[in-house]
Parts: sequence; structure tokens; C-alpha cells
Amino acid sequence: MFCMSRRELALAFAVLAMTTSAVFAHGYEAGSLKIGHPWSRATPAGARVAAGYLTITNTGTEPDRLVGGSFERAGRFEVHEMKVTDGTMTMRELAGGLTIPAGDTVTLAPGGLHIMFQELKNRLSENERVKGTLVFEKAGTVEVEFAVAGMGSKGGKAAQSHDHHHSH
Ligand SMILES: [Cu+2]
Repeated sequence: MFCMSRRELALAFAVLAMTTSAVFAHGYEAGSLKIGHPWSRATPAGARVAAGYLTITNTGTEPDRLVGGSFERAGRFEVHEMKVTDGTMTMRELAGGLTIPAGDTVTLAPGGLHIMFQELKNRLSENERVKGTLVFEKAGTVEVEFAVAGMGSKGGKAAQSHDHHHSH
């Protein structure tokens, strides 16, 4: 009897954990684009920049392009890529936007492609949600919310699960 109830308790916790992560992962759809879990990281006081991460899946038959966007708490929104130049990791703006090929998923994640929120107005705190938009050449403007994770977060379970689509 005692063993049973402990097992039931464990099951209840497992269900609770799954429910929690399902709430944590959020997504949006616009035309043939699926936008997975936009997130950012808490910033230290005085920080002037923050980064945004998400996945974009194109289920359509034509490529689309992320050409811009906005972030309620920042003056500017830029799409950046990371490049190794002379052994040093640098980042630069993708001037022509970010192409989302038909039938593919593009992952913006720490250490790679990311959105740069420039001219941050005030610090981002863990667990808040910040409104923003993503502007695509074909799908148009999509309103999203960026979930703010803890400082140093690599994206948690929700973001990591998307990486499986993208191991090429
Ligand atoms: Cu950057």
C-alpha cells in the first residue's frame, strides 16, 4: 500500500513536470511558417544589448526571409550571424535578412545565429515575457512574445528539443 502511494506520487510529479514544460514552450504560426519558442536571457543591470533566440520552420514550398522585427524593450532589432575571423569569434548583421528555405528549420541559438536587441531600455528579468514582432518578406509581421530565461541559460528543454531537427 505504502509503495503504491509513493509510485502514484511520483507519477503525479512526472505529469506535473510535463505540463510545466509544455507551458514553457510556446509557438506561433504565420502562413507556412512555424515559430518555435522565442526566448531571451536575463541581463545584468546596465546592459545595452540582449540576444533573442527561436526556431523558424518553413512548411511551404517557397523560401521566405526574416527581414526585421521589433522588441518592445529595445531601440533596434538586428539579425546577426557568428563568424570565426582569424581565430576569433565575431558577429555581424545579416544585411539582406535571414533566408528560411522551403521545408527547412532555421535555429537561432546561443553561439550561432541570433537576434540582437540593441539600445536596451532596461534590464530583462527572468520569467518575464517581452512583446516583439518578426517581419518576414512573405508571411508579413508576426507578433510574438520572448520568454526571458535565467542568465547563462542555454535554452532549457524546450529549445534543445528543436535542435534535433537541425543536426545537419
Ligand atoms: Cu549579435
